[in-house]
Amino acid sequence: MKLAIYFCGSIRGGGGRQDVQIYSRIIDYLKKFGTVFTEHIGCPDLTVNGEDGAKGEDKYIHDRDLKWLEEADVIVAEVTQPSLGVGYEIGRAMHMNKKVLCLFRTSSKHFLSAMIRGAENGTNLQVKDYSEEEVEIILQQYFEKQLQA
Ligand code: 6IA
Repeated sequence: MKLAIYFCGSIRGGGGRQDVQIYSRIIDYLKKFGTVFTEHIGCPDLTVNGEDGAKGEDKYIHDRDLKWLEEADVIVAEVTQPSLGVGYEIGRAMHMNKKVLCLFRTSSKHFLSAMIRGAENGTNLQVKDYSEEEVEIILQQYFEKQLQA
């Protein structure tokens, strides 16, 4: 079965696009399990200014992203760089009873918000601390379980 996957990562968030390479690595691996709606988040050309540098597209982006979130089977959020948008997407996804996997790199200088770590319930929302080298194995194990469920 092919899953519909929504990937979240910082765009205008605090750390900005600093982690774009790891987003891209995660998105590449996620394609093994299905369609990734938000592939552009791993694209280095997407800057904090816009998808293609255009301005004034915020409402369009918000409404389109929420529609994709509704359609998604699974949400994978890289939460190391604090981002209001990513936190908002996780909250909305939880409200929709979606499955959410949050990935946090413990080697970073950040501490994950209690509102994300504290929302972990072992079922719908899972938080995994990881290091870059093990990201594929973590995703593999998570999706094996999802595909069996
Ligand atoms: O607060 P942030 O910008 O870091 O929020 C990032 C999250 O919100 C991502 O997971 C995306 O799904 C969503 N998001 C925020 N901005 C965009 C965007 N372009 N394109 C697609 N998804 C987005 C921003 C450029 C625009 C302001 C012209």
